[in-house]
Amino acid sequence: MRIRKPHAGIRQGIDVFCTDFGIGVPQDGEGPVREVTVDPFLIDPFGVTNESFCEFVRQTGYITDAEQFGWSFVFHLLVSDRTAETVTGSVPQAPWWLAVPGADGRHPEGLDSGIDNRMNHPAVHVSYRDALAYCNWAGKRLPSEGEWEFAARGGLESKKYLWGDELMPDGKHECNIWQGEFPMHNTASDGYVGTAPVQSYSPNGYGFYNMSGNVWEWCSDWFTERRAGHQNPGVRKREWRR
Ligand SMILES: [Ca+2]
Repeated sequence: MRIRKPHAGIRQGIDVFCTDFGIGVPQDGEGPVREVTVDPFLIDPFGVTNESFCEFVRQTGYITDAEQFGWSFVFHLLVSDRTAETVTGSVPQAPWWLAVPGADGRHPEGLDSGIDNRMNHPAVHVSYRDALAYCNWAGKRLPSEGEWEFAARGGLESKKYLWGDELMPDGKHECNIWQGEFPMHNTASDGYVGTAPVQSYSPNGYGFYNMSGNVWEWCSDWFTERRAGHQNPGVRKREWRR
C-alpha cells in the first residue's frame, strides 16, 4: 500500500474490471492478505500534474491549505542554505521533514523555488481538502484504497513489486525512490532526488505510470490494519462516475 499525501491521486480514463484480489505487505501492517471486491471504474493513467493543478487554480481562484497556512513540510535535502535559515521546526520522529515558511505547491521547496520547469511533475503540497476541491472541479473523485491497489497491480498477482519480484529487473530502475543511506545521502541513481515527471519509467500492465514511488497520493478512505475484506469500502454508490 502507498501512504497517501501531498498529491491528489485522481486517475481516470481507462476501464479496470471488477475482480477479487489480495492486499498485503506484513511489515507495514498490511497483512494478512484479504480480498476486496471492486466494481468497474475509471482512473487516470498518471497523477495530477502541476500544469493541471495550476489550471484548476486559474479557473477557480482556489487557495490551497499550504498557501493559507503560510508554510508546509519539505524534505531537508531539497531546502537551500538560505531557506534553511528560515525553518521553524521539524517532525519530532522524522526530523528530515522541515517546516518551511512559504512552501506550497508553487514553491515546493520554499520561496526561492518554483515549478516553471516542472509543469509535467506531480502537484505537491496538496491537502486532502485541496484534493477534493480539485476533484470537484475536474468532475472526478479520489480512488478508494481498493481501487488504487487494483489499478497499481496492473494485472499481476502476489508480486513483491508492481512489475514483478525484482526491484531492478535487468539493472533498470522502475520507479523513483531512495538510493543510498537514508536520510542523508541520496545517490539518485534513478535520476531524481525529488519528484519525477508523471510519465517516468515503464507503465504497468494497465498502462498506469508511477503507481509506486515518486510521491504519496491521496485515496478516499482511511487505511486500517483491522479492516476485513469486503465490498470496496471507500466508495459510496452515489459517488461513482464512469
Ligand atoms: Ca530517486
